[in-house]
Amino acid sequence: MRFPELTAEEAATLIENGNTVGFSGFTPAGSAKAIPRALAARAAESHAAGKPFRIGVVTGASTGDSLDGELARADAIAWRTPYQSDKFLRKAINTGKTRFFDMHLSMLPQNIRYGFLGPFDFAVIEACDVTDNGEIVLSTSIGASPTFCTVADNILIELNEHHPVQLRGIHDVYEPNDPPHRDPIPILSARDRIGSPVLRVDPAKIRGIVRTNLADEIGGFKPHDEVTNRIGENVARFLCGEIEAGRVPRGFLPVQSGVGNIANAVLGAMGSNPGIPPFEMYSEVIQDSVIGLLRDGSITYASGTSLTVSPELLQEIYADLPFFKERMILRPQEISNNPEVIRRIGIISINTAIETDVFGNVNSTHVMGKDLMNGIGGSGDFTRNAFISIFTCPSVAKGGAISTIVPLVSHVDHSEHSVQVIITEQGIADLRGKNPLERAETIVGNCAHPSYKDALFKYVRTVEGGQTPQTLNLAFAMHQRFLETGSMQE
Ligand code: 0RQ
Repeated sequence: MRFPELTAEEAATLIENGNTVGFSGFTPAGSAKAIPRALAARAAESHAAGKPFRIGVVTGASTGDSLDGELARADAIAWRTPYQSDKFLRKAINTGKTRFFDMHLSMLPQNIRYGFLGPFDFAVIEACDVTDNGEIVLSTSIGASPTFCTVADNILIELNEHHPVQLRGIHDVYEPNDPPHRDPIPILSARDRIGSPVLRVDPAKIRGIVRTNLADEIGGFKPHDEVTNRIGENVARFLCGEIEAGRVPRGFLPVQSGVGNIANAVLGAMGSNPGIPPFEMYSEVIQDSVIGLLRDGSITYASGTSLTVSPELLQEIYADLPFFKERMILRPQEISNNPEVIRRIGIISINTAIETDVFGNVNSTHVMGKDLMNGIGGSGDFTRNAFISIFTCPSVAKGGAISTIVPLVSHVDHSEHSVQVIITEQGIADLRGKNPLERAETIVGNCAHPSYKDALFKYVRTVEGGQTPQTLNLAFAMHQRFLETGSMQE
């Protein structure tokens, strides 16, 4: 191979304090692992010697512990975007140690190319193969790696033999031109291939290869419980009703499903409901439940930007790769989450809320209006542009101390203008064609937990007149009570 072979430690010494680094990874799938770990060790040594070492960290979305966890514990992250889900990094962000800005994931690559985030010094990319002329076969995600390699002055590659070179062909790498030269993105269905199976980079930028053999650091899901099963059944019931009413075609539409435990349970319930025909996914993350549904034919095709499945399941996929390569495609996040494509092909989006208010505004990112949980991720890309946008959540959190239906959300990510349906284990609130008061009656009546219904009805029914029944000095009374007493209950 014409590129220098480096140890992770040697590669890490090339990166300087203050650099901006784009790391591969969209969820822990395909995340760089060895070089960030070595960078964290380097930062710890520098700090012990009284020298600064902090860098700007940009990735596709969240990553694994070797990246966000190690670097956060070493206090090596000066700033971070566009998404994270690591408990150590979350703490660094919420205590003001790390500057974080939350971004729509589809917009990250173009914002980087437009120069909005400044120059990029390094791209650190995990691959399963690389050729002398700079053709990179990525591993279990694409994310924003094509753009990192386009803009960065230097590229370091983690060549990870944990992933088979036969992954070549699962990726579809495509980077749009920037305005005023952008063309329509020629995707008319979830299956369309528009780009290249490899990422082509300028070989002169590749500063070295680090050989690794490391699994993606993907944790399992909480087992489905009664609440998540009921949410899933309600979603399936709602969608069957849409087919019966003739609003969703009998052949169904492509589905996007969010991240996390609830989304995993919802997909499982949809797959096992006989009223829902086999469907395609045009989504962001391909999670565990998709794999069984691809095998049994309930899902006929899955398009995403990352293959985020538990380690045992990934081995099953690798043992049967030709079957899955026929039914799966990985795209850059700017394409998997592209508003133009989402609107054109008519996606049914299903995402999870932290809280929703009685008018249909949704908070996906903050606890009690203040502390960041993960970030908006792709939920805004899909919700704003979906054929039907659905949000799900349990009606209560923290053992009933928190109602997820509140008078006014303490932080807004998705406004009442984009959110069409809210579903909890209690029921379904279809908000289409309803004014704010009608929406409030429907959300409280159908979705709120019985222990909070009276308080919420009282809130919306005491105001007379006005378009939206809001009482500003009481809007956050439930949140305030939780902060003072540990429960929203009166
Ligand atoms: O806390 O972890 O301490 O138990 O939030 O909640 O119920 O396990 O749900 O794993 O699905 O995550 C919105 C965070 C939900 C996620 C969110 C607490 C709750 C629990 C997790 P514990 P659950 P999930 C991209 C889609 C934004 C990004 C996105 C998310 C923890 O779905 O990050 O949508 N979404 N990407 O107890 C205080 C409340 C709470 C609360 C829940 N109201 N107050 N804590 N929790 N509600 C598009 C794709 O295509 C993938």
